[in-house]
Amino acid sequence: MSLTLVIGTKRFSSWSLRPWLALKVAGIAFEEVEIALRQPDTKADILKHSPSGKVPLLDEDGFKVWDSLAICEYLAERAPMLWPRNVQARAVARAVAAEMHSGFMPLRRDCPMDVLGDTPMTGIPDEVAADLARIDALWSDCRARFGVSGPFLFGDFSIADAMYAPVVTRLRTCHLPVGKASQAYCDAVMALPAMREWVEGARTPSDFRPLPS
Ligand SMILES: N[C@@H](CCC(=O)N[C@@H](CS)C(=O)NCC(=O)O)C(=O)O
Repeated sequence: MSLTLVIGTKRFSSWSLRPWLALKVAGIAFEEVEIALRQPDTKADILKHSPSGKVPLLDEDGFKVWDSLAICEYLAERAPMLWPRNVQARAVARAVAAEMHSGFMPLRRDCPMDVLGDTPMTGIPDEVAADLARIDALWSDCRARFGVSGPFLFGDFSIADAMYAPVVTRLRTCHLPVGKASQAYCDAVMALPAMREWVEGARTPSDFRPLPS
């Protein structure tokens, strides 16, 4: 059985980062196919792999799972450590992962992921400030209630951290402020060897094409 994860340009593809990180941290072997985003033929290239026309997509010997969170759930079937062991922690982890998956539109719109970027946001819009306040409260609450065994939201790394990893990069590159506990959490995420590997990979994309002007 072999796994292939089809992803978008590492520099920009926040949804791709999530299952890629889960695979790496769980130590599951996989191949990756990187498709250049923001090109005239991006959609056609993605559709060769993914019926939804979106990345990421996981292909296991022809069996396809699309959507970042569904892929993470599929991975957790073989690597249960990707969710917290405690039933209540696991329920909250699923809730915070789902909240990310379906929310925080103002932050995502105004501070898109660019892991190589450095673009301080000046004059934070109210909607973005509200997202930041919610994220800060949510992270602090998870860390305080469940984060005893390690530096991540539920102590040990979980899918919840994979889902928020692109937010961590956004806060850094857009210079957005969070409280002390959340900052320590961001530092722990960025220190993950797999996160460093992703950022390094963003410098040398396997499918490099300049962005259309
Ligand atoms: N809900 C999907 C969102 C996937 C998504 O929007 N992916 C973007 C890249 S980060 C994409 O495929 N964009 C290509 C396009 O829209 O043409 C998921 O969680 O996987």
